Amino acid sequence: MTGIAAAPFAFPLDRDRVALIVIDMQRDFIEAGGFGASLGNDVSLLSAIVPTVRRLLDGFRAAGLPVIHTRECHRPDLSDCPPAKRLRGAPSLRIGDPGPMGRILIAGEPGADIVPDLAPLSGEIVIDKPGKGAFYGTDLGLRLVDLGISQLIFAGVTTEVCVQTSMREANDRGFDCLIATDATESYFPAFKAATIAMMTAQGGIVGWAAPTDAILEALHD
Ligand code: TIU
Repeated sequence: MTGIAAAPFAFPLDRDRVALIVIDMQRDFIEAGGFGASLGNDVSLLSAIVPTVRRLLDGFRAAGLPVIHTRECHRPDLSDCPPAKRLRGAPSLRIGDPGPMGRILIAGEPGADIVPDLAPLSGEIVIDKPGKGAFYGTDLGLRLVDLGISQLIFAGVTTEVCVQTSMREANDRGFDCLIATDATESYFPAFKAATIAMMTAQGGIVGWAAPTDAILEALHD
């Protein structure tokens, strides 16, 4: 067992039980014309982390460790999209509306795809999720039990929405969770900083945080 230099203290990395989970690195959040932009956000902040997420992916792939990708998206008939989610606020395009990358946040549409640089390789698990959390309404928990995973390294977007929700769900299910601080991003830098601070406070009440270099260094020790 090797440790990752992390906050609030070293993460007890167990190479036999760890997986990387990359949350929602989809065109709908990262490119112009998608869901994130329709909510009024500056998406350029998010595209900046793509190379760092790729380094993390490459490190896990090179080490032969499991990689899981998630996509926030809904069925074409919207039967798994609560009306409250679709109708809230005043976005320029709502979930299911036609946009420049196909229907917003709908499975199978170009916008719901993971950005090309981070595309899943064959054999990697891809979880389509209807909520912000990766466990709600999915078989992620069963897949992790099957793989014998008890530790999750989180990357992806957005830090305070889908990443934080998923990390809290995982923490409540007994997983040791660490967020890669430079492989996650928010449309709101202050929210990213606050999320990492609140999850690592109180002795790691939700989990640990460390930069990609520290994670990769420990993986290759
Ligand atoms: N709006 C926002 O910040 N995020 C989401 O709606 N979904 C994810 O975080 N993936």
